[in-house]
Amino acid sequence: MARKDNKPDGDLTPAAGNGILNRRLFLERTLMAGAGGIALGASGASAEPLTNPKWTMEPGAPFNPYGKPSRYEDKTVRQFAAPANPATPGVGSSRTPHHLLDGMITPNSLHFERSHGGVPDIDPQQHRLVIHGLVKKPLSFTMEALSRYPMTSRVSFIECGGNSGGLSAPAAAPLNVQGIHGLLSCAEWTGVKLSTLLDEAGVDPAAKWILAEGADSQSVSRSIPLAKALDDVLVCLYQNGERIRPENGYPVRLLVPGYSGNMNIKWLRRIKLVDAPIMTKDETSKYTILLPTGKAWQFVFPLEVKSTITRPSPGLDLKGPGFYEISGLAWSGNGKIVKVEVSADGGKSWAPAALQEPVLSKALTRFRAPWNWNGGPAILQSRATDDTGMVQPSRAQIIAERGLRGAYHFNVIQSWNVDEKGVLANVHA
Ligand SMILES: Nc1nc2c(c(=O)[nH]1)N[C@H]1C(S)=C(S)[C@@H](COP(=O)(O)O)O[C@H]1N2
Ligand SMILES: [Mo]
Repeated sequence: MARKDNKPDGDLTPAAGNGILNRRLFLERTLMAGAGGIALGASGASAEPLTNPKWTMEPGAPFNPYGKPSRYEDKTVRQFAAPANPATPGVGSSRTPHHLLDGMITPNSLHFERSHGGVPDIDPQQHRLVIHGLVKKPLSFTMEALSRYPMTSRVSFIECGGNSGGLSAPAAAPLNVQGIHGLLSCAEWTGVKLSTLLDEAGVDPAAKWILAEGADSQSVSRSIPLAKALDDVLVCLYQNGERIRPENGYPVRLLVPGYSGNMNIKWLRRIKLVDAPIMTKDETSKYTILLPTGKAWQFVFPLEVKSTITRPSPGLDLKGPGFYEISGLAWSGNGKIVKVEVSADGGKSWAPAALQEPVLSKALTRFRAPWNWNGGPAILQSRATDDTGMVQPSRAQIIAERGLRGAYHFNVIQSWNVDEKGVLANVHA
């Protein structure tokens, strides 16, 4: 395939130090086309004829009503710690195994979970969503009634405000991408626009905020500015095409695109229109960003631009020098990702990665960059920029701004060290 810029196919000029190659290698299929000198060497390909293993010689298994992954994929699971209090094992979180996934969508069975009071067992026939407060006409919806409204879908990430907070530890913890960034997932959410329901209730001009409350034992509840509620908030019934999973808010949850995870109220039972924020426990005792002065930022809504390399990463060690694809995720609660840069020398030099389409606002974006590992030490990093111009900061920049106490919204550039054996580890660089 001829290149438009008339350079020969397979331009292997380094794009940055320590083996980072030009992202155009991916765009032009030149790697596979014998790119003069790069040994992919990943396939172990040989000219041996195929054998006939037993599964080619006998009838396969029958159908089953609800599918599950291959039994050989039993390591691809959510990770969670033992409960802090054995009396409430449902309080805590589980994390998405991003090092074992690819693409931008998180399968429902692997969506992270964060629950303050455990997962309620809600009967959809009995559940109601009420809209009240500063409205002309209070409304109560059955789930059946809700599902008769016009619906829309959007691909959106949900990220806990505490995700990646482990990076605030003074010494780098021996964690993998799941342990550090696993409180993050991305799904196609489908439901009714909250603005449609608010229009029907008739918003009183005095209303400036809404309170959204869940039907769990903790009644997790948050104040959300009315402007956001009328903009892109969805009252969701479906997650990746099927009804929302119990742990993610069945039968109905709020999606507040790009805003701190906690605000995406699960098991939604009530929206009250109010003239000022309510100051619930979930926005005063938690989810505020503590500064070195002892004061805290409250109501920090959008999640700032962030990225991480998911492969290679700890647990996926390198098998000798040669070509590797660096693959990762970038996202921003403020909009679209416009650029991701990668470095293999701890941030001394950077080259742009290829962004995989579709690149959607407030959704995970997959990036890829070709890397030729020379077998020596390397520090892999990624740095994302969003369409508001925000650039992911270094750890030193964040610490200078807010110290190490405020671990929420901790969006620092994160580093994987690669040693001569090809073993990867989380480091502060
Ligand atoms: N009712 C209710 N809503 C809730 C929570 C909760 O415990 N109860 N947890 C919140 C937090 S802290 C986060 S990060 C997200 C997590 O959503 P998920 O469990 O679907 O990943 O839901 C939010 N909504
Ligand atoms: Mo959260």
